[in-house]
Amino acid sequence: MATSDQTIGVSDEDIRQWRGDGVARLRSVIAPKWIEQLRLGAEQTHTNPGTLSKDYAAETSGSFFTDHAMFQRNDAIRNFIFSSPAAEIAARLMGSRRINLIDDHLLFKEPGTDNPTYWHQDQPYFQFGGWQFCSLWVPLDPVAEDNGGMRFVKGSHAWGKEFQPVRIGLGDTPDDAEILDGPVPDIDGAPDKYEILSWDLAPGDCLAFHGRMVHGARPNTSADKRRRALSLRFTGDDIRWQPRPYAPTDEGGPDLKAGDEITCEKYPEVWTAPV
Ligand SMILES: O=C(O)CCC(=O)C(=O)O
Repeated sequence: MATSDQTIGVSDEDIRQWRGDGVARLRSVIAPKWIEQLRLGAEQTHTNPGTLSKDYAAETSGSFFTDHAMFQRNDAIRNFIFSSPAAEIAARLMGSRRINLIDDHLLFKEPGTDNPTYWHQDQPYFQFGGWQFCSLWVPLDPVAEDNGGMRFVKGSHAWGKEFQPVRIGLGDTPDDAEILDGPVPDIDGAPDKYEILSWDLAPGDCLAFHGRMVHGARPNTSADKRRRALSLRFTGDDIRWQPRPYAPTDEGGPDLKAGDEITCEKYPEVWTAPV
């Protein structure tokens, strides 16, 4: 059957998992040529970081380097965002006719880094109300439990809760972070209560998860296995501007009013359905 299934590798079962569980592991959906380009763009960014970059492990061992908004300054990453199947994958999962990029986030967790990525949801860090919010986590290295594998609380996107943001590599709460529905519950302290989903991944695979999905990642305790990833945050048709006091990537944010459609230079449309 000639459907977009074959071109972008998203099956009906993947859609069911994304909607029901809040996360889908998609296998071999990003071609090797794109991974090569992303590795190039990622290393260029690491060498020449932007104003939003940081290293959560700067005062401990290893390195947990992150940066944002590479699409504004790095050709390889911009090209991936606008021309690879990534945005169409998000569109198909969400059932959206339009996709905006609202964040591109590089995360390098190097060998010997003790920092976990603390449990959080993505949507409370951003000023967007609505349901169609999909993060696509694209690994650039093989990922296993010992080098920083991602973890998800099955079904947590449907709890009807938005939790207080933390600094994801440190676990503390920024002063201006809204309390919302309070801190994320103690997931690791109640292993019988929560079902955790986690997968080993190869470059070319990716994880697609809902913006309200509670997730985190393990430390990188390996001796020599890097764990580089690009996380792309995409939104769909029903998303509108919803101002918040804490929005760490929105320095000098766009000139939008509550309830506005979000397309602008900072949140470009990256895919639209063919008419
Ligand atoms: O790469 C990580 O360690 C965490 C990534 C993450 O939380 C995300 O992409 O939303």
